[in-house]
Amino acid sequence: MVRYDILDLLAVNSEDFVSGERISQQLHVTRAAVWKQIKVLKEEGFEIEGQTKNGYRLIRTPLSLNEWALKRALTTTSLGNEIDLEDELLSTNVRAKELSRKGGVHGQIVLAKRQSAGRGRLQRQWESPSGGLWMSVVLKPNLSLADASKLTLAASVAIVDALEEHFLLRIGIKWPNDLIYKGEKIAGILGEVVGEWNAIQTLILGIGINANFPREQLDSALNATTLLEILGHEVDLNVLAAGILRHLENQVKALENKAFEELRLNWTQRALGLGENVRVLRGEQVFLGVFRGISVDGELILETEEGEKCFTAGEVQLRSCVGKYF
Ligand code: BT5
Repeated sequence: MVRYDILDLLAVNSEDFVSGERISQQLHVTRAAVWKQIKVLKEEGFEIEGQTKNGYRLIRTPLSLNEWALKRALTTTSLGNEIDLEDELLSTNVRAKELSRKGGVHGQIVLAKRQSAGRGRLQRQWESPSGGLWMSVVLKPNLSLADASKLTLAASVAIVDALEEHFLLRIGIKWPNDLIYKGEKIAGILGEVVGEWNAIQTLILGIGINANFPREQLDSALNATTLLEILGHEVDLNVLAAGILRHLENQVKALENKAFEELRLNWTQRALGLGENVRVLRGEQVFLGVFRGISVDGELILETEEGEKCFTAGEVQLRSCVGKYF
């Protein structure tokens, strides 16, 4: 795309102005075409200073999702190698599943500026207005199906690490993968296995983060918050996505090297409700007990009156969130 070639030129000379003439010569387009593309870039949110005498200078990249800015922010080796970024999708997980069935590669990512039918677990609705980070990652790791739940735990830790690194926020994890800030949900993860049952062929990891929109854009009945609400300003979604992918890539590599113990420790350090009396809901069943942590297989350990029980799926009700959260 010519406009991204223009950006490449401006970015390598970010301290200086680049003349319209030089751009037009290097890219073999007319100066009028350069001017037109600069206008489009400004509409996309790039801040570009133009001076008649000196030419153009890139001042700032957009905070909203943008393929060029995302590629520039990425530091991973495989995650994000293929990017599908759309203005609107029903659900990035649905698109990612379609792509993976058509042979999508490990590390392909799908992003949408908004989703019209975003989903949580068990087909629950996930509200996805403009300004959120709605992203799915196609993973084809060297792991077995038994490790699938570990990957969603890994994703929780990757997001928490990225949010802490970028914004110094302390986010708690509510099993299995709700991310909670001061009792309110800020992000959720939806892991979906596509493939045979004896090996993970593909895991689609859907990541939803309430980022650059006010809390009021979500249903008032939800116990939710957004980064904008917490920080008071918008954040760079490209840099955030790249940060999450870097942490996630490291986690996936560690799991492939059978290093679950470190992840288990990291997860446990952020877990909400450890050592507390909690309720675990699995379908219609309710179990009461003390939340003891995560097993070596990535299951929740609940100490009940009848002994220890392990859960691979379900919901946890914490005392600190009950009433607010359910
Ligand atoms: C989740 O499910 O938390 C997983 C959310 C995953 C969303 C991402 S976005 C990219 C990708 N594409 C998709 O279509 N999905 C993934 P669960 O634990 O089942 O929580 C769902 C519940 O959270 C809903 O029933 C609501 O109560 C609540 N909820 C819905 N939208 C929310 C939001 N934006 N913020 C906080 N809570 C929300």
